[in-house]
Amino acid sequence: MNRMVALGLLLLAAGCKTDQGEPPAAKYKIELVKDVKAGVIWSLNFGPDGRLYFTDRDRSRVELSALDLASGNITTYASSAAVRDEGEGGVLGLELDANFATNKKVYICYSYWKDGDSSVEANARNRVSSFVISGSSLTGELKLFDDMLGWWNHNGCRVLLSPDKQYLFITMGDAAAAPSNVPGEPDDSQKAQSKKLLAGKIFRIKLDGSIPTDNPFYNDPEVSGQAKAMWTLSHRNPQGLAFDPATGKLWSTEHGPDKKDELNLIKPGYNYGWPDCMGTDPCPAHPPYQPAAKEYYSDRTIAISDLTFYRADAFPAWKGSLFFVTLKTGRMYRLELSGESIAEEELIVGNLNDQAGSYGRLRDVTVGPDGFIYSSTDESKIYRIVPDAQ
Ligand SMILES: [Ca+2]
Repeated sequence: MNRMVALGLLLLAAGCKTDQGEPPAAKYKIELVKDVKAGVIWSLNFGPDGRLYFTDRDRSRVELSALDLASGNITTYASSAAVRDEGEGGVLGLELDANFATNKKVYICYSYWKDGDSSVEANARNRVSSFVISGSSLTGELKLFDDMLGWWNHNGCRVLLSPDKQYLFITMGDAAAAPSNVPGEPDDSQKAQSKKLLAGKIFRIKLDGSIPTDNPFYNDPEVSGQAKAMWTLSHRNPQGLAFDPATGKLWSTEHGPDKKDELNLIKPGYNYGWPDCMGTDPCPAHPPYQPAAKEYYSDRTIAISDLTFYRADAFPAWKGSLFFVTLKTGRMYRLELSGESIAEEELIVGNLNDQAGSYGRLRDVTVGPDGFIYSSTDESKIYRIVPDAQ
């Protein structure tokens, strides 16, 4: 047996992908969990009660829903908080408090109109609030981080607890064509480079909305007020955020314009380049600069969305892997990291020859208490990846 044949048999035995990016056969299958038959299912989080909590972007008030997997029943908890339900805006990021089992507290990032006035485009904003589930309602809104610039697109809005459960991380897009609300600051995508504008950033706040004094720009003389919450700057539209439980490092995904979606390792105080540098490009004008760990791809985008890390037992071979999903290409990627680089990559859903995907636009991804991988779509469906016994 020559060396190439031996290698081919080894790859087949291990169920590895081919170089066409096709997923391994007969290890897993994709199941439809629920057709919600509503709007874009933007964020998924399993609760300690085993229910799958989710936000539906396209609501006029902030609402939170919970799916009971056994019965298929959905319970929706509504608040009175008005939503800027336009384009990519709406009810977006969701995180559950560490003590959710007892306090029923959630954090939601959503779009709104400043002063409730939708007649002025420049009033488009995003905020993070906490709410409490009480009976059939969401009550007790506390506005934790307000007045982030918004637009019909590029609203970011992923929200994530730190591993020690003491901080909230918030992603915010560059708010596209939204005008500056600080005199002298830019109105275009250079907003992301401004240290004075709440757009194109990742922020870190405490759970009560106060700003940690050890944030990287807290003592920067150019930075005042809420901008002291900046953790990183110069992002285009980061909509994925997750900590690697193995390393404690924070990773983010970010939409590129017509090319170069990014997977980024997030380092406090770093500049991520937008709009002057993209992907893995060098960027001497903006030190300290962190290039993408990988760009997807040099000549096109996949519309990269949320990511998560796998540490459950249902798929032992995937333990420690990073999974992310994509919108316009409807894919799920699995990556094995090695330090700050990517050691291995395969497609779990979709393939590189298919630019549309068979399951719609995959928006969010999370891991269930059963160890299965759940993904929601813009077409209001929830799927899961389960082991295939055959
Ligand atoms: Ca970048």
